[in-house]
Amino acid sequence: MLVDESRLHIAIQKSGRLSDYSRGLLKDAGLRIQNGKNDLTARVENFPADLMFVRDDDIPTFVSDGVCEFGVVGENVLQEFALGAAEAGIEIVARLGFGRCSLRIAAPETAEYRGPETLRGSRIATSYPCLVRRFLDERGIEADVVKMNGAVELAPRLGIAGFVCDLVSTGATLEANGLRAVETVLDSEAVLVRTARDVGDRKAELGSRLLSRIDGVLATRDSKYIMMNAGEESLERISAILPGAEAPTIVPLHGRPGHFAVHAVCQESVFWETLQKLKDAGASAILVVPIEKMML
Ligand code: PRT
Ligand code: ZN
Repeated sequence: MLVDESRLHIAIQKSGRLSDYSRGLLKDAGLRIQNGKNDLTARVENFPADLMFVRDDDIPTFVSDGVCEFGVVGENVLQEFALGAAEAGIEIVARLGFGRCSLRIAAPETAEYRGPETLRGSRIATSYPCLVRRFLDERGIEADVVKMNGAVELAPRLGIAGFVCDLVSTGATLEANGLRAVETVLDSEAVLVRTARDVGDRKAELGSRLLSRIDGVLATRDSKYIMMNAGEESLERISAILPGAEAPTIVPLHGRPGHFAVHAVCQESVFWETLQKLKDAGASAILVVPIEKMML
């Protein structure tokens, strides 16, 4: 493909656990993506950007080489890449809150485990050798790290290794293979990454436009706009209760001296318990509404 220098290039996973979320994020940021799922690239109709659909393992290379200015990838893949590269050339610009999992060392359920020392002299099978090696080095433990590209959880049964280190979300896979997690090497989620290379003024400007939209999407995800009325004597207490809100807007109610409308953007979930507390503090006519767009 000919790379168009006037457009941003964003690498996302072609098909897998991160694909739908990655597309969803870009759509929420207002990007209209052309094509079906089987193409390798897609043009964004209403923003100067092209998407590249690739394997998640290739995303750090693309971004670090500057083939793509942005990418969405699991922190586990990113960090493994960074530890193995002479120069990462890549930076995290947003944590995205999806694709959460943990990279964990697991032992056979029947094996005794008394802390990291138990790993000394053992063999650990993993697809993340650099991260496991760092974990061991930080604790001064010598052990063999065996790289496997898949089916890691079978290693103990096959006699390849005594321990495994793999991604865990629900824990069902470990359990099904008679393993239990004993150490956490990394807690991971999907991140938006940007190339550290100089991309020139035009792309830098496009990049900051994209970022500011994505920041807006992330900020509105849990945010709510909350409105209520209250007497002057309650304002202090109400302000203290509002979850994750900066300085609320307080305006006098016409024709009702001493009474005010309180408006605030809450950056955290607003629960029924919170509404009850606000009511108890003297608020009335409380209204919670979702926020559709926000630019910070
Ligand atoms: O084809 P491509 O190389 O692009 O995809 P892939 O098969 O390498 O990756 P994919 O789609 O499986 O995962 C992409 C990313 O999702 C990972 O790099 C993580 O950042 C994130 N993620 C979140 C996970 C999991 N949760 C997860 N549970 N990736 C893999 N798993 C696997 C894990 O390896 C194990 O086999 O799910 C199993 C464990 O799940 P539980 O629920 O049984 O604990
Ligand atoms: Zn992969």
